[in-house]
Amino acid sequence: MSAFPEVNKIQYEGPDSKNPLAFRWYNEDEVIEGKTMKEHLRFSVVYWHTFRGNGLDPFGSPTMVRPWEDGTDSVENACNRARVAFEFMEKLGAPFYAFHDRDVAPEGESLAQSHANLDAVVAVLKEEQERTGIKLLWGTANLFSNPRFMHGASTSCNADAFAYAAAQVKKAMEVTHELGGESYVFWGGREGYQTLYNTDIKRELDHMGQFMHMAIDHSNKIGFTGQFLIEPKPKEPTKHQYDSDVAACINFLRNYDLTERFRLNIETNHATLAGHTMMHELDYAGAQGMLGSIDANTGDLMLGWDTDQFPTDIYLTAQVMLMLLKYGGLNQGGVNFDAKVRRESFEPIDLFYAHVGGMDAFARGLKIAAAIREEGELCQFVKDRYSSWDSGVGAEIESGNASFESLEAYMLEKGEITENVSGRQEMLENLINRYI
Ligand code: XUL
Ligand code: CO
Repeated sequence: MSAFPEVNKIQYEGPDSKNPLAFRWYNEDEVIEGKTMKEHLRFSVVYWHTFRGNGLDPFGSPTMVRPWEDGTDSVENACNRARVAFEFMEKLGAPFYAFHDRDVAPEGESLAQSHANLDAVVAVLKEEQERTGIKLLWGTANLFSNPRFMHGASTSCNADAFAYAAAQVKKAMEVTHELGGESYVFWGGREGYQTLYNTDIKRELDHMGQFMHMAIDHSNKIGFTGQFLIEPKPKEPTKHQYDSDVAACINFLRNYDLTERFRLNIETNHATLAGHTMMHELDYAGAQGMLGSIDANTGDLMLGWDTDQFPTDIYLTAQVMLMLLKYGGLNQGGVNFDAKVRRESFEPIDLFYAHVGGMDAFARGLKIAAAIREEGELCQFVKDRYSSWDSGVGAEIESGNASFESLEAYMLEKGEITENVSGRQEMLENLINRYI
């Protein structure tokens, strides 16, 4: 029985279409810079918001109408929901999905029962993946909802919480491997602190480093070669999370010798909570060869929390795609919609409107970014801006042949620096507007 009988497979109808259940920009086979849109964007649906989000907020009860739910937390209901999820993704034309262990299967009375519940649902996921060709972008473990993780997981003051988290990640990684997942994600939901008065930062970070090494060891043992991703976020649920932004994560990974296996999964709303733009986070990660995947969403700049809204802002998606194209694309990563429909958008059809809009916004961003790059004016401007480094003293410094002494002699002789040139910010902003 169909859960979405009123929806057929979403089709590309072109920019003139007024059909809200059609793509105006996402034409999956269209080739841009040598790859199809489908290959560039690698869209992924998140299980936790799209199939487990119920509209609950701190002030009110769930609002979502989900006729396929039977109201129980049974494995049977979870298996049925998994089939509904695949009907949704198939009709949407999303090639990937992502989940936490506890989204897809209910937590049991014991760890052994939780493992068994997960295995039962994974069997359905596997069957549905084979039936539809939809793949797993990444799996992860929920190490933040259960009260046992109130002080953190790998950074908990309670060594048993570390052990429990290890057991959970071991299993989640094994099922990710079984489902052919391309990556495995670590989001440090409670890996941080509420107050420094009770916290030993050094010890907690050392433990997190050890945890990641154990994860690498286990992946090698079971032959899981997918990429590992850390997802930066500065706060929420804790006051301070150790993986606060791209720079902090790279510092952690370097300090604990983890850069070979890990890349970053960068999320828009997390970037803005950290006081950065998504473009900044992507550029910073890309510049250091650490770009892995993105969680596509947006926040509301009027609000200071993680609203996880669907991205519709073309400036945002154009900036994201400029960065992804600049650094050679996502490879094993994808554009994963870590976004939820608003509490007031409670009907199942809203899930389609939200995803169609997000996919179109990214497809349009891709076309805009590719057009900017093809014309080349922006790129040329940046190149020219740094031309003092291409010859003379700049080239000498870059090649490592200069010293403070040689530079002092150079400046004593020259007297004053070559005149500065305008940064032309306004002109460049106008240039971007030509493409929007
Ligand atoms: C939370 C968040 C997570 C991760 C996966 O803000 O983004 O859902 O993406 O654990
Ligand atoms: Co996320």
